[in-house]
Amino acid sequence: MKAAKTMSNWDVEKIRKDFPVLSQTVNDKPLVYLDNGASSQVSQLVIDRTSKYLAEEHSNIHRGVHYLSQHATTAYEAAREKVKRFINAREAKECIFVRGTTEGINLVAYSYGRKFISEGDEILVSQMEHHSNIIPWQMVAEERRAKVVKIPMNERGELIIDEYENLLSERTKMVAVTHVSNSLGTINPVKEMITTAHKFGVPVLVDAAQSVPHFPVDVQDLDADFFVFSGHKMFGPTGSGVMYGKREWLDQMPPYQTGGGMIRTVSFEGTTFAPIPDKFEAGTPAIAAGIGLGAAIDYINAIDFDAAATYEHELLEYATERLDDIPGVNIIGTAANKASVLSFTIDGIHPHDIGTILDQQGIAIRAGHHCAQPVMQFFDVPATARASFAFYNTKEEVDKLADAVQKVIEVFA
Ligand code: 7TS
Repeated sequence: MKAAKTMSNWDVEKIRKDFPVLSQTVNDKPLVYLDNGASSQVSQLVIDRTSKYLAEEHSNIHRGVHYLSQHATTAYEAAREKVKRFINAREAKECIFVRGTTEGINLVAYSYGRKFISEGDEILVSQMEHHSNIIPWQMVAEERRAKVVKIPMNERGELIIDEYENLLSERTKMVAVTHVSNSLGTINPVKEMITTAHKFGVPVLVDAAQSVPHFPVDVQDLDADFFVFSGHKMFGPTGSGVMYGKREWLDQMPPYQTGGGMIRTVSFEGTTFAPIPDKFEAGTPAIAAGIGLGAAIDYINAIDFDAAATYEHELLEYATERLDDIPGVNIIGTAANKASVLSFTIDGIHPHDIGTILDQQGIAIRAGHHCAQPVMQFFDVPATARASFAFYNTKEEVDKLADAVQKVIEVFA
């Protein structure tokens, strides 16, 4: 499964064979799947590993002395080790399994917030966040009488770093920022932002939902305090995800959900909690999904992920050129540093109509506000059409997208 080193010999056709869903037709046309920002596809490796678990290993974990339970526990914990290596955490215990980014951010917001945020404090949240990195902070701010303060962006869809630095103060108790914007594709300079925040003793949560599928990450190098992502956007199953947190924070934070599996002792006089990761993993987890996420990491490790990132970037640049050349098309999000996402509008045509006509051509894109309404408000558009790429997409698919967009304009002319 070792893939090629550079784009010129990146063997995309070979890679595509690993993803069975890609070989089907939709509306009698070969499927062109450009909605990877919503969910990426899973490889045969992930399908096989998940099926094997369900067929041969299924059992509850962490509680049985019997063979299957021990077997399932070992497989689940092996997946946690894979996550640890994948993001370069110090310890696997710092990697909390969650259902996805949304749950991971809610966990941090409520758990950290209830312990560390109080009246008059501020939480800095960037203007380009997905709703799941805005609303939990608003809820916690309301509860704690704190304030959510916006880190603004410019017309290209880049955060204004000078303004960010001016917003940091002794009132700041958290910075929550996306690594890559799901609606604009902007790659934010999170490492530098973290360094600055740490000068004020402020922890940073990085929403990595749109970065981990596209380039290698290293939480220790970034020095991220919290780093959250979803399995289903990184070639794994839905229901899997990770909330990485530095032990120094996690040890101090109270549980978010409570119940089975997360306690040391329970009595009617009081309860004591298990150490991490169990403290944050109440109830039976999504075992098959977690094991599937481990297999998705195996897959990424087996390809040349740096080469994949380079290839994907060239694909994005090619797609940008092709769409930019079509009169009437406006690209939304023109940051200098971008990954995988191409949002656009067409003069006089609603993005939903673009999506529908493209679907008739077998082309899957997303049309809507992408759960980033503040971004839509900033650019003064109700919605955008969004093509989002993965390393299994091809130049030919980009051509099909561009031709279909041209056709949309002709239909509406
Ligand atoms: N953060 C970012 C940056 C995202 O792109 C998404 C999902 C989430 C958080 C939430 O992830 P979830 O797995 O918990 O749902 N983004 C998208 C998208 O762009 N289209 O569909 C879902």
